Amino acid sequence: NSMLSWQRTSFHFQPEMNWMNDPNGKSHLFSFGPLFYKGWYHFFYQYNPLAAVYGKIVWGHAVSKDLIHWLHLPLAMVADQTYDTNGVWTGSATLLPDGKIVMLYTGSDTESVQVQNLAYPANHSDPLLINWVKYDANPVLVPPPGILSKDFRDPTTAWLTSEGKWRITIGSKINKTGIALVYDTKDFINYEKLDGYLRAVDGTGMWECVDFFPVSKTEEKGLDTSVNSLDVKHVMKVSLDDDRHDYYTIGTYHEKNVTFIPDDTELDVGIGLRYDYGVYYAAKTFYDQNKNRRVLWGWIGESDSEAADVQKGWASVQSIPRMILLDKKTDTHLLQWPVEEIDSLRLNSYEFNHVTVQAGSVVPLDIGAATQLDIMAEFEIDKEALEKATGSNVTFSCSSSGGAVHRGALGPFGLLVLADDRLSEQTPVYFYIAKGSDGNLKTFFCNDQSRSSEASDVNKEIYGSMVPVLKGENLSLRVLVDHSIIESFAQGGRTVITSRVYPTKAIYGAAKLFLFNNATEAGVGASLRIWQMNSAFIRPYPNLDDKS
Ligand code: DQQ
Repeated sequence: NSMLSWQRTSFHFQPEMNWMNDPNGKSHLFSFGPLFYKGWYHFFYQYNPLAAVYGKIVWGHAVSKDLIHWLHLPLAMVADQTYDTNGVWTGSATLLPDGKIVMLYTGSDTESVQVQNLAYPANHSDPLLINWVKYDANPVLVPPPGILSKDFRDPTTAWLTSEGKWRITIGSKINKTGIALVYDTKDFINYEKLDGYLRAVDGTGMWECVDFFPVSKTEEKGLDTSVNSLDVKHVMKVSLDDDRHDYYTIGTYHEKNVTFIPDDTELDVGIGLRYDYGVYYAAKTFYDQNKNRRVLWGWIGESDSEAADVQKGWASVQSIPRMILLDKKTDTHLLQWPVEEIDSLRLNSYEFNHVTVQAGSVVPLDIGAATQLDIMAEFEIDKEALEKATGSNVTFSCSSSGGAVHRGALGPFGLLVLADDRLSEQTPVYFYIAKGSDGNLKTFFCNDQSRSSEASDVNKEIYGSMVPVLKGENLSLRVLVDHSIIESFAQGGRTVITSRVYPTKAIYGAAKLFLFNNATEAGVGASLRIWQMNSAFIRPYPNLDDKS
C-alpha cells in the first residue's frame, strides 16, 4: 500500500478509502441566518464504502467553507428502501425560495428499475445537513411508456417556468437516440410529463447526468438555474454512457416549446465540444449564490488497473471545482477555470521570463520537487518561422499523430510534467500548430501519456483537441499538478485536458519540470510563474458525536 500511496492526491477531493464516482446534489451554499451564521458548501457523491471498485452505491457527503478544504460527514443516504435497494444513484438538489432544499435522485429498485425519488434534510436548521429523510411515498416517478426500465436516470436541478412551476429534465434513450425527457411539478411529488424532448440526438445512446443551465451573454458572472432572458444563452451537457465523455452545447432554450436549440447543429448535444478531452465524466454544475458564479464538478476516474485500485484501497478523485463562463470571444466555447480559492494553496513561487526554447531542445525549470504545482505559462512562437512554414493538407489529431515526439515545423512545444531527471518518464502538455494549405493556422492542445510511466498496466492514450486561438492572443496554459493528476487549461480554459498518470520514478523529490520544443523550425519564448502547492485539509469532521 505505501508503495502506491504517492499516487494519492493532495489537494483534490477524495474519500479516505474505497470507490467514488459522480458528483451529486450539486453542492449549494447554505446559510442559516444571523443566529447560525455559517455558510457551508455541501458536496455529495456516488460512493461504494465497501470496496475500491464499483458496487452498491450510496451517497457520500462532505462540507467545506471554500471548496478546497473538506470535512467528511456520515453517509447522507444508503440503499435501504425497495425503491433504491440496488443503489442510491445520481441526483440533484434544488434550493427553494423559502430556503428549504429538495433532493431528487435515481434509485435502482428491487428489480433494477430506475425510478426517481424525493429526499430532504431532516432538520433544516442543521448547517451540516447530516440527516436526510426519504419521502414516504417514493418513488415519485417511474419510467414512462416507451422508455426501458434501465434507461431513466439522473434528474437535474429544477428551474422555474414563467408560470411558476418547477421543471426538470431526465436523461434517457430510444434505440440509439439520446433524449432528455421533461417534467413539470409544483410540489416535487406530482409530475406532469411534457410532450417531446428538450433535445434528442441520433446515434448518441444513453444520456447520463444531463445538466441544463443559463450563462450570461453580457456579464462575467454565473446565473441561478431559473434565470431566463434575452441576455442569456443556455448550455446543455450530457454524459454519453457509450463513450464515457461529457459533451456540452450552447444554444437557446424555448420555454413554451419545451425545446433547446443549439446555435450550431454541428456542435449538437453529444457530438460537439467536450468539457474535457481527458478523463472526466458525469460532471454537474451548481449556482453558488455566495459568489455569483456557476461552478462545475467532475468525476475523474483512475486509469490504472482495477487490481491496482484494490491494492491501493481507493479509486477516483474529483476535479478542482471550475468556474464556468460563456467565452464571449468565440461564442462557441465555454471557459472553465479553477475556482479562485485554489490560489490559497499557493506557497513559494518561481518566475521565468522570456526563456528561449530553441527548436529541438529541452530546458529544465529549477523549482525543486514538482509533484504539487500550479503553473501559468505563456508562449510566443517565432514570427518568422510562422510565416515561412509551408502550408499543407495534412490532418493532425492529438490522439493519432504520434504524440509529442512527432515533429512539425511549428510544434509540438510546451511542458514536460512529472518527469524524472533522465526523461525516462514524462507527460508532455503541449501545443501543436499546423498550417493549412490555405495558410491558416490551426492550434491543437494535447497531453501525451505514452511515456508517463514505466508501468505497463496503465492507460497511455494521447489526449487533446483543437483550441481556438484568436488574433492577438498568445498561447497560454495553466496546469495543476497533483501527484497522479494533471489538469490542464489552454487559452483561459477554452480547451481542457485532465490526465491521470502513474509514474514510478518521477515521484516526490524526483519529479521534475521541463520546457520542451520539438518543432523543427520555430523557436519559442516562454514566460512562466510556478507555485508549489500546499496540501488541502480533507479529513473526517471532528467530534461529530458531540453535536449539542
Ligand atoms: N452513475 C450513476 C448513475 C449515472 C452514472 C450510478 C454515471 O446514476 O447515470 O452510480 O456515471
